[in-house]
Amino acid sequence: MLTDDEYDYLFKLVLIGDSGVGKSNLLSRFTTNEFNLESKSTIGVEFATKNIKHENHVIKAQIWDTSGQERYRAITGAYYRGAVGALLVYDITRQSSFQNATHWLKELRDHADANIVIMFVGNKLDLSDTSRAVSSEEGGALAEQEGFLFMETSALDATNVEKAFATVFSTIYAKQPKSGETQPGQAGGPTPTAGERVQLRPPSVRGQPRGSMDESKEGRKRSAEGSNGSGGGCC
Ligand SMILES: Nc1nc2c(ncn2[C@@H]2O[C@H](COP(=O)(O)OP(=O)(O)OP(=O)(O)O)[C@@H](O)[C@H]2O)c(=O)[nH]1
Ligand SMILES: [Mg+2]
Repeated sequence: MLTDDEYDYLFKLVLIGDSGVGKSNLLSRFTTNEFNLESKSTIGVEFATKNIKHENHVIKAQIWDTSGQERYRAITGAYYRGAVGALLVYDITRQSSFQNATHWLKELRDHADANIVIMFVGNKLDLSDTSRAVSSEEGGALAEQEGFLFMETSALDATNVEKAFATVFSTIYAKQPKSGETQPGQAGGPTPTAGERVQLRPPSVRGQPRGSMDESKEGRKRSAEGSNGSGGGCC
């Protein structure tokens, strides 16, 4: 029987998308079931963790969040390194955030592992009746064209938030080698503990070997955190 401190897999997932689309609130809704209507733009990089049970395994989801603001773009190399999943978030009430998906997609293609599992997420579904600017069909069509998973969510009323994360993690899990893995390691480098400052390398050291999907098999590793945790750091 596993305790809260033990897990079988560590999956690093990154949140990306324009500033204000709701990345931080999706994260807080998923990890602590909290929502903040007046949240401030994220400064630097934050992360939170949550243990998920899937089949007979415990997956430690380590989710990284940064601001969509242009001035934080210099951190990309470290942010994407070792990520096995990404939520590319746009705001269904803001066309520009949807159009900028191509910019974020380029970032993913340039910096992330080629096997990364991507979900295209149209957030603020609660505003669908009053101010929708991007139809579900448009979102779904782009996702299909790019080979992404797709879901519309509301961090405000929690619609599809758990489902979106769970779908990404189960898809990543399904890609893991199920037998004969002999390379225990960590996705995304050392697991930061709650409150720990995350040291990010400048983009100039990009090109070093990245974590692969195979590296996320942890074997029943003991972590320094509980089942849910958060921390953060700034660069
Ligand atoms: N109505 C509604 N508002 C939301 C939802 N999600 C986030 N918001 C609001 O949108 C604003 C921005 O949310 P954040 O989560 O801070 O956005 P972000 O993508 O993290 O922004 P950056 O950190 O600047 O990149 C806040 O006022 C939130 O309360 C949602 O699902 N519905
Ligand atoms: Mg944020």
